[in-house]
Amino acid sequence: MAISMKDKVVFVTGGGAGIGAATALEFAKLGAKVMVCARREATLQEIVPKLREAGASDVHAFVLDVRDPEAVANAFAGLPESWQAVDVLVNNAGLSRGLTKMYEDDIQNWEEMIDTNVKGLLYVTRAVVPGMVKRNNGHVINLGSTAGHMTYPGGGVYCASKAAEKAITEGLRIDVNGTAVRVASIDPGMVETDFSLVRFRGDAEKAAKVYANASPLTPEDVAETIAWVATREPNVMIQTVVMTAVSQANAFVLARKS
Ligand code: 8X3
Repeated sequence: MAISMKDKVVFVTGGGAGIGAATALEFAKLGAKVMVCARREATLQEIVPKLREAGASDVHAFVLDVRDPEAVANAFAGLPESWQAVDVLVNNAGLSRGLTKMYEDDIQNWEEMIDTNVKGLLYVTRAVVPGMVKRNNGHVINLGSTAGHMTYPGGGVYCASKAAEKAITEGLRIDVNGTAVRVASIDPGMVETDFSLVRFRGDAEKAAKVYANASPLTPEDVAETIAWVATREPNVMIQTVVMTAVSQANAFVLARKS
């Protein structure tokens, strides 16, 4: 049986685009109170009316760069109390930068990936989870990746950030054990979003090649899975979902249609 998301507070980081936006929409369809944050105001302006139209019982959106620990703490502490009582946290904000050999890479790429994917996830967790423990209720759903399970060429630091997400998810699950708080990791392979466009800093041609004839997952495929995890009975904890397109056996084996 699925549990109801009606009027549940669902907080999605990086909710302005890609998997985050699709996830926010999925929970909106279920009648949740949906809160999204993103770095770019413009993406929030686009998603907010869509969330209302989709059926969210309430919507709250704010600009936040999860890399800034003070901004995260202040933004969360400054929320109206009802929005602070998060039932489902989807730690989705993340990015990749570059696909070059580690020993030749630009250090800035590493800072952005580690600061967002690892430290940002920790900062948001630190702000939201104490309330969950106190209320003895909550679900943390972190966005991992198949990249955290298998390292691929040029992806060493991105893969490391997702391996860190895996360890953080496991660690948090241990730390909340004995409470009703659940902790999950959703680990997709290739998903057609702006992921590669961001990785290649706007080089659309290079980004398109990643997904060409590969029938990748869609953001909606991942969002539906996240919603499925969140709606299991309270005694059920889905720990990890590793999901790929049928065409993708692993990071190296991908059947492209010719
Ligand atoms: C995204 C999956 O394989 O493109 O996290 O890095 S991959």
